[in-house]
Amino acid sequence: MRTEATKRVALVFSLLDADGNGVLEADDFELMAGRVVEAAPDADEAAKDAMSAAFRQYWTTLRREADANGDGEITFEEYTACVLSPERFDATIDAFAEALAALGDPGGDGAVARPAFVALMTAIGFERANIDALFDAFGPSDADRIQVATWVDGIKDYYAPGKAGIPGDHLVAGTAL
Ligand SMILES: [Ca+2]
Ligand SMILES: [Ca+2]
Repeated sequence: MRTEATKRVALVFSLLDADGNGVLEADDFELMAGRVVEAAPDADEAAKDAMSAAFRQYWTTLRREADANGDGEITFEEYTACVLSPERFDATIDAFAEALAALGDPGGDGAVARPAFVALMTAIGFERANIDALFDAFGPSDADRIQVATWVDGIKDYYAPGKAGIPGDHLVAGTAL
């Protein structure tokens, strides 16, 4: 496992812990899903529902795969062991990545404009400068748009235990992890 991957998921853990109590539970995912959906006012209801469903799937997968003592809370160690095991988490992160990127493409033309990207990533809790660095690393077009597929692949790479030097590493820059 790469240090980079551990840093990436440590950041996501801290952001997902929406109530800041140091563990993940169902409420964190409800809070986060609400915030993210609100950040995409132009998306249609089906896309918003898919995002909420993807957050629920994220949680139920953790609950099923990672909550060894069944207390309904996921510690950082439990979280890392699950999300950095592709055989346990791939299907969940695929669904999550597709839903998030689709929210950023309300027109359905396969491209995401920077403002939509920034709004969604800010809702999750990433730093603005890091969000822009990530968008730039995805190689935006002259119209300052990236491909949905590029973002989906970037999210999958973010959770890949063996990857380093990827665009997603921009998100952890300057954080104390
Ligand atoms: Ca929490
Ligand atoms: Ca537990």
